[in-house]
Amino acid sequence: MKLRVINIDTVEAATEAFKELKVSPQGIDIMSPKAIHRLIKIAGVDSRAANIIKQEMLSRGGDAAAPWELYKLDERKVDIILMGTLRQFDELCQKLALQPFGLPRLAEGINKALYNYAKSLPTIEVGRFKLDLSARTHVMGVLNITPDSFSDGGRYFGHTTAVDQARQMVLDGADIIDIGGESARPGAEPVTSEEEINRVVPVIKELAGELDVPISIDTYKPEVARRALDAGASIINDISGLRDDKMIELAVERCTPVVIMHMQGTPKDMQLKPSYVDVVAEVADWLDGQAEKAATAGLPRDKILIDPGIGFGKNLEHNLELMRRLSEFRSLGYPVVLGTSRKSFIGTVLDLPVEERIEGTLATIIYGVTQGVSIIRVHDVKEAMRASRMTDAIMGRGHR
Ligand code: PT1
Repeated sequence: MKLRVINIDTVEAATEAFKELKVSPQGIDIMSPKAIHRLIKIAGVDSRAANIIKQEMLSRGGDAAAPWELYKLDERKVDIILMGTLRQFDELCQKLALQPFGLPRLAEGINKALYNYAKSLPTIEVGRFKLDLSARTHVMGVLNITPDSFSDGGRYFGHTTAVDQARQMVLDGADIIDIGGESARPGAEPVTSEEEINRVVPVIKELAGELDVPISIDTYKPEVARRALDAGASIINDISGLRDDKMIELAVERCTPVVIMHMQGTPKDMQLKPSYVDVVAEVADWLDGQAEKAATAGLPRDKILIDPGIGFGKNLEHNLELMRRLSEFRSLGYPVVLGTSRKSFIGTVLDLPVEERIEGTLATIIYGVTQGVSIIRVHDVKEAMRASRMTDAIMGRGHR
């Protein structure tokens, strides 16, 4: 006898493995959802509803972890963690659809999260471009047009250097060029819209005509975003996550894809005292709310991307926990963008200055890709492209 623990984590992979064994088609349909086990955390459930869920899960061979006071059957809200196979969840949801205490809505939520978590990534339309996120991880190259990014700080030299740098990033494999005119680093001072526009618009105008990839505008100011879109940019990358309603209006009006990023505070004050009870839950809930707001205002859901905002109002432990649990963001159903490039949490872990953080950055990229991130925002495009392509290939994506 030969035996080993095997590694199957999708229904599709289970189906393949069962076919190999010559399981009957009916057997495959019955068993493949039993092969995948998931944990679902639900916060703020009516304790009567939680009691029913616990019993329903137990009767199917799953379970639900809940506070011991659950027996009290009052109207207190509790947090619970459900554990079961996809088959058990499916049967649970069918049963809950017929019950009181908000259970039908809860069933819908469970179904949606499980579907989103496992669904294949979409193709997104970005201006005249189409990005097939299921084919491979996409690389967004960073182009900062701030005086400190160019040694002489002079406008004309800065302009040609920026344009050349963008061209090189595309040659190196960038799928998107992200252009920003105000630093978002911790402690950075804001600049006026006028100054920001003067920095980015000429560069966007020159690049939009010649580049074969879309340009995103890294700004939280609606006036800057509008001028950038007029100049040829086709994605809004908003580090404030659409806090300004005018940004939502603009995106709706132009039907522009937006990256909604989470930040606690503003770049100037965000690192003073970052504080969370559960950083992943709080960041995910906030992103979900902002995405809902944009969708309600009329932005199609397939134009929404989310980003946990690594380094934006987060301490080292917060950043590492967000990295570790990145896959949880897939439950929301939007493609995930990740920006870790050369950031200080890498410098802290490795005790290295900003110019020595490439290997640490690559580790975050590879880990992020295995967790299901769709787009990585980086300075070092060539290295990041090679690392993500190789990770994609191992995961069975691209390369075919
Ligand atoms: C990001 C991002 C961004 N990061 C998106 N846009 C920056 N969508 C700018 C540090 O700790 O992650 N996602 N635009 C750059 N911001 C920072 C933040 C740079 C923190 C450095 C640090 O060193």
